Amino acid sequence: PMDIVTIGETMVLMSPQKSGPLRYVPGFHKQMGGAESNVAIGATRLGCSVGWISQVGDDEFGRYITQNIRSEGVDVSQVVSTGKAPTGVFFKEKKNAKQTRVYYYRANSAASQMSTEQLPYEYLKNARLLHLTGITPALSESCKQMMFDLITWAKAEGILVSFDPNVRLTLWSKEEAAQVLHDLAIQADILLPGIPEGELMCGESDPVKIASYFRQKGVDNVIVKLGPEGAYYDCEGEQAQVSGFKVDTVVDSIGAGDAFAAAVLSSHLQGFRWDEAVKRGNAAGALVVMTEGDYEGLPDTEELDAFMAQKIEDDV
Ligand code: KDG
Repeated sequence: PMDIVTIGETMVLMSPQKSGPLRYVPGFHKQMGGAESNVAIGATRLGCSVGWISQVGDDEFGRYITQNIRSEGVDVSQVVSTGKAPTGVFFKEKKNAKQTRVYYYRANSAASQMSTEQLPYEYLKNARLLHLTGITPALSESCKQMMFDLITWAKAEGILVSFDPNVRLTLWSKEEAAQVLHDLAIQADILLPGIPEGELMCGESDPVKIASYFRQKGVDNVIVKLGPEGAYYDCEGEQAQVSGFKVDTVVDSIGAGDAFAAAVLSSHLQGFRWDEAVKRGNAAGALVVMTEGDYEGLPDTEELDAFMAQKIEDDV
């Protein structure tokens, strides 16, 4: 049995050497980014057994991604390599101190060709929790269909499903995103929206109203992310806001939501109460934004506990 299985696209991330519009950036360095693999790596560091399912190109970038995720201790036995399409790539742009943008080169990528027919059901059956995001249905028609089929199947199998809407409006229209994300979200057991995502899916911008909308639709656990303010949860009928941790300097805010998901989901599976799980999620999110890169700053259990106790010191 596997604690968490997740499925999604991971791309090579080209990070600019300097800030400013990309046309003036002379060089990039190679990293990796993908919401689901970020969660997989984060939950592995926090003591869970995790499998990541995907499709990569039969190319150097595909091998880089698979090796890299394997080296983090995530099971990549179900990753398919295909000669039919390339591994996706994206570039980060640090427009200014406050604004980071991403540019995708992922249309028709290897991962976008995933479909229901190729899902490894025997493997998936062994998962305690299946983690999905709203990026996958935006990749292609076959990925969208796969998401609906997978969620229906997982529910019938009694597998816990978590869903992070992760809206990416550069991948599809607002109207389609709103409809599809809503229809997937209402089937989740654990829903992890931010405020803008809540607004898009149900028209509410108050965390209490977002949570109660989805609770009424039958979602048992809704945790609304509030950025630096922490998160509001409405889980199995218990509600509270849990404040965030103080961060001195935000170095790179991308990946915070994935860190949050990794810590909340792993903590839940490890038997923490919801208020504690959410607090651990807030701490993991705070730690990740203080490091460059999407997943590099994800804490292990010891680091997370030390940060929560505010016992952070220089090792001198
Ligand atoms: O959540 C962070 C992700 O957005 C990033 O790693 C890249 O998966 C990615 C995406 O599709 O934007």
